[in-house]
Amino acid sequence: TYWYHSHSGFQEQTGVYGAIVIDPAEPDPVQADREHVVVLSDWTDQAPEALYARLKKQSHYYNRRERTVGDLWQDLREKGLSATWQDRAMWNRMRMSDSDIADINGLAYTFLVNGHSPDDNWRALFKAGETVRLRIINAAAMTLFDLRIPGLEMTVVAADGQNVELVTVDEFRIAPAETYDVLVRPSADRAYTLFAQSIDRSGYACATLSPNSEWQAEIPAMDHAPRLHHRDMGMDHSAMAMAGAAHAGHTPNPATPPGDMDHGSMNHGKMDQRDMSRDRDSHAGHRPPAEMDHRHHGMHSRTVPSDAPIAPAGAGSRAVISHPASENNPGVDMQAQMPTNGLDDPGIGLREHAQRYGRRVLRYSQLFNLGKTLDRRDPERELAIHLTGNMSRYMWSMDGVMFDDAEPILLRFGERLRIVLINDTMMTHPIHLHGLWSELETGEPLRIPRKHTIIVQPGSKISYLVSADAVGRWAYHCHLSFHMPGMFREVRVIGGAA
Ligand SMILES: [Cu+2]
Repeated sequence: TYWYHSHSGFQEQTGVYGAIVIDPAEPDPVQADREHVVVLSDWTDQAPEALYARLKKQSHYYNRRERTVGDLWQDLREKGLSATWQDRAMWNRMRMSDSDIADINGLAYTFLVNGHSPDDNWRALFKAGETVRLRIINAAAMTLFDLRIPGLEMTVVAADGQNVELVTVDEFRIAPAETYDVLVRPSADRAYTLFAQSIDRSGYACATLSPNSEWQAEIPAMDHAPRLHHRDMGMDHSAMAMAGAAHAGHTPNPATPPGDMDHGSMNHGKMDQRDMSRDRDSHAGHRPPAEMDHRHHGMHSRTVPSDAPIAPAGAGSRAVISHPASENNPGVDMQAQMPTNGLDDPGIGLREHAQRYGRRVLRYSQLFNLGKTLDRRDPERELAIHLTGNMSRYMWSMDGVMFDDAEPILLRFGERLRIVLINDTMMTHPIHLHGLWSELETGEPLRIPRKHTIIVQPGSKISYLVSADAVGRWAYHCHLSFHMPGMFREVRVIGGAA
């Protein structure tokens, strides 16, 4: 299951896309009695250029869940004065909001299934007892969806068009550009609702699966809106839990000073001393020479130094995360000093669902390719790339450099390398590489799943392997339409036969 869409301007937002289903040449390992294509999207009657212009001027415009006085009293009751004060002070210092989950949401968008609004409630038929394959495509410009079908479990059989080992879940997150194929087995003669709520719970897309075109199932209420936490900023939990360290782990960029940043008040007891001292050095321009060598008008993607150990295929990167210099870069307003591993994280707003609702939520760490890994070589080198941005200016970039100012990332034809993405921002970015597979390192070297789009959770890191098996110039970018102008690189595979 694939899809196509325009890459010109914001045409994709206006509906220039469609599904592609490729039947395998060999017998399909997935057997189903019938199948339906389910295309999710976010529609607005406004011109996408107008939305973008609004975000550039007022990045919080579509966030109507800013903290209120009522929230303050609740925080005071639950956390006490000291913790509440620390927490509020931190968010204010960063000029950010912990409810900033989606840039644009249900205020501007109507969420669609196959072009139909929730009021239309698009219908798909089945007969009780059948196995139904749903080919789910997120063709939205800006919206991540959390999808479930109350009353039915879903067996994931393919991700991004590639067969994976069966994994049965009740709910999964799907980012723009991702596709998942799932099997459902409705045994009862009743209707079901396919329910896809937006990541910030500002709206939903829905459809009906039913044996009878007249029937309709109940539409569930949306889940609680998530709030960002320290871990979403790549902070160290243990350090954060200590009073007085509320702003120590997250490092605002000194180029965009929050005004009252007070290093003297940091509690260094639990912090990584080496990281902290290096960070301070870099503020003063005393970055160690080894890192100076990698600087090139500000920042660029850096290959891990040759003395750093390169872990074998499947294992993920073991390299220490270091941050490129960011002095005087208004495009970067924060860095994840201690990024968590994003592989096993279902994502913000889904982490509590197992405990609270008993739902099995898909995690990337559960994805294993159905067939054997084709290229079993270990990576020869690692490329660390930071996803960066300035939330309040609505500027997005990689390694602090926007596309217009960036050099291409050069790959040698035939090489096998590891890319480590570090998300320094508090947004969830689905990163899409054209032309080459992104082979997600989920831990089993012989069963590495091949994806074309990888979600990078806020404040986290994730790694995948790439075989440079196609010469050419390839786009490499965040698949959120309005992040794309900056968070974009050309990947150029050179040498070999074209
Ligand atoms: Cu993005």
